[in-house]
Amino acid sequence: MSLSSARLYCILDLDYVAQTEAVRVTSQLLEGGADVLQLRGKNHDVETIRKVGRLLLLLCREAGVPFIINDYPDLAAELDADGVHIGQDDGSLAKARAVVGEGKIIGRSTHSLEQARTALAAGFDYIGFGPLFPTPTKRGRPGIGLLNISFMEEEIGSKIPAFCIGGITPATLPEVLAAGARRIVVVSALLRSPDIRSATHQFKTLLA
Ligand code: 3NM
Repeated sequence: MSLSSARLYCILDLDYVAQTEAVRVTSQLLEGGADVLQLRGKNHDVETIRKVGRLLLLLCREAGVPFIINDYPDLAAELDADGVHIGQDDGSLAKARAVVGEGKIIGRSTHSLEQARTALAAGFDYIGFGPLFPTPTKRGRPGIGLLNISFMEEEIGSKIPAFCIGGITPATLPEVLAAGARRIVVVSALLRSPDIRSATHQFKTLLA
């Protein structure tokens, strides 16, 4: 699976999944059809992310799925992950590129049409666009709503992969797709599911 054809981007978030469960849950996400896998550990130390990251990278390589590390370009480089995801406050593309090297994927979180435009112009490989709805996974941020999705897709998503994110569930997905989204990131709706594999497969089917 290459990033350019990816529709369903999944995040193994250590706030939802115990370290000891990370391999099992990631296997289920991959079996269910995750097209991209990110490891995120906002409240975890780098050593934990390094340890888990080594294991998940192997699973992703086996599945042929790009493996992205959140927040840490140096760790992504050290593990030889496929890329890194950085936020608005995490510095420039050039700085991250200097660490991970050419050929690696670098994604940016964007929270408005303007930020999405800026990320495209800067040369990021893909963007996240959201949060569409308020979400417990990223507390304290208002939802940006669905109105700009079609403009974003036309202007940015036609040039680089653009993944809508934030509060996407089986219940909200139909309106997100109707608003023009083509690619999505899902975190809690999968990681809280009693059957992660089939929940992932269900999203994949709805995106097809
Ligand atoms: N980034 P859920 S929203 C990690 O808008 C993250 O940049 C966002 O989780 C952004 O699918 C978000 O549980 C959380 O809502 C997505």
